[in-house]
Amino acid sequence: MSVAYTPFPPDFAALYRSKGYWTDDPLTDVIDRHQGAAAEAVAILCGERRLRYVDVQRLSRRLAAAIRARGLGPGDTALVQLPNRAEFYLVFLALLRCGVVAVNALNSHGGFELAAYARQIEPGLAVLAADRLPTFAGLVERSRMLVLGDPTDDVLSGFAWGDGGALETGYDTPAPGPAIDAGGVAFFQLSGGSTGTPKLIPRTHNDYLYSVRRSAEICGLDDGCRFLCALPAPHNFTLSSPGALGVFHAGGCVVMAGDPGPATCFPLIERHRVTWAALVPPMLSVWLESAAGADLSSLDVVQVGGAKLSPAVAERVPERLGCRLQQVFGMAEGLVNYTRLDDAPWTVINTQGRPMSPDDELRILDPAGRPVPPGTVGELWTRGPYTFRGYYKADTHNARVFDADGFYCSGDLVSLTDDGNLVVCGRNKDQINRGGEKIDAQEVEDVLAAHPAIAQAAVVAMPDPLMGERSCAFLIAAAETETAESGAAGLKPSTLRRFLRDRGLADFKLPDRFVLVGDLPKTAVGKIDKQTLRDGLKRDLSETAIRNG
Ligand code: AMP
Ligand code: DBH
Repeated sequence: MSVAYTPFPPDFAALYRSKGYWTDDPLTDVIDRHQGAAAEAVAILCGERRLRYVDVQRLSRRLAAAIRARGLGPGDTALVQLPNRAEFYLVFLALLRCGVVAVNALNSHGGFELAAYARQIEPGLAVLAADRLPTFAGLVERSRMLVLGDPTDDVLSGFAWGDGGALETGYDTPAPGPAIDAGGVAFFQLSGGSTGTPKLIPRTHNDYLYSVRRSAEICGLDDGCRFLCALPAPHNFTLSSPGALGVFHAGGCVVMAGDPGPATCFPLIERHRVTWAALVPPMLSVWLESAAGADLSSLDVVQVGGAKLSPAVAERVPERLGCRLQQVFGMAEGLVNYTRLDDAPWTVINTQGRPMSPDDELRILDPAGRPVPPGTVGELWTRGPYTFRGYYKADTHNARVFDADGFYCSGDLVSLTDDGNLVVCGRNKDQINRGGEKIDAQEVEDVLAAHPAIAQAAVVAMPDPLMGERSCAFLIAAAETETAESGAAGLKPSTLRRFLRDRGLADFKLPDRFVLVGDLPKTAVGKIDKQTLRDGLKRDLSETAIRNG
């Protein structure tokens, strides 16, 4: 029994195998391939704890055995929400070994997102930090909750079952787990979304392992690499581009950071001689401002991705951080582009790189569906050996975002340089990119619309010098807004934010600004004209800037 997904067509699967992209090895291979002396190397540094490859192998096998002992196995799913700690990888690997397919929610996700994931996968297991027990209440039975308490030296003793049962860890030589079909789903990656419900992306062992291996190769990682995991560990960037899994594959060491700020990260870089870090553009700016006086001499490469990096900021990296820059334009759905470490400075500063696989296929199309020439902006469609073929349980949506040839429409507006690099110019999907955190406009609008005093809501991006974009909600008040509780008085930013937060919406999705309007502009077919709203905000903001300047 296995989790259903849209498989790659057989001729493509055969092609990807024949080219050696798909090896039919399980994703746990990134850890298990290190044996003998190589397995004595340190794989994870987390606080004062050091886990060698042998430790990670042994602990994740024991954890897997304990999970199997509760009756979980292939066909089951798990909802996981853990902070940036070593345990995240132990759980990730243990579930892979069990054949249990996980959704790894970001730590910033609230009850709203978790409930939406739980509705879709009906998890047989939840793995969570103790402080999240209230959020998970009602989503999974207590006996099916694996709860992580305070960190301990004996890593597994930090875990207990939600019904009070101790984790059975006496499995020193655990029985072999189920056979893993590398062509099947390994776990679900999360989409930034574009239609209201957070979407799940089935990623197979074969496709994900290839993307990890190829990323590590492009980045030239070896066992000397020390990677700072500062962005959320489950994010596709930090997990696979090349991320922690790429570093494991290369035999290097992952250093866990609780948050990406300089106060946390700079001392870790200095203490552990970190060589690689991955950041989103706003955090890069903060690092650039705080770097003076810090010892960052061990840093070799800082990767930046998740949102558009402005060339003016990119230019400062070598001088201020004393290291090289790599731009990464990726998506949890698959396709990842890198600037190469030996690219000319112009390319690294001004482009978002090029696809990692020779068999990534890109189409850049105009609104009529015709390919555009280099230098012209069009919509990006892609297909390839690690790009998914369909969201989980989303047939109607899939019909819209995939064409008949299996190309996926990323919703990004890009142009191609003459030498084949991509430049991201904007977006066609209804999404706000708040410094790398993607906000689905529809999702926030749906929750706003549930407010008794709101008749209509439209959420759009407004430009922001640090975050790239922030979100603004335009609201039309309902006709009867007379009662104190639900009246127009309730439409204050603070009460609206509380309303959204009470419904469990993640903090980063709360609109940064609310604007009460009498009417919303409409397009010719009568849809809310978000472009006009965005343009108005841009004009507003530049006028404010002029007045302030
Ligand atoms: P997600 O759906 O959350 O995986 O987000 C993927 C999206 O993030 C892409 O489709 C782009 O819109 C955006 N993105 C990622 N990296 C970059 C980058 N380097 N420059 C511009 N946009 C990016
Ligand atoms: O934003 C992203 O989703 C992203 C950015 C960089 C990504 O998925 C990736 C690299 O793999």
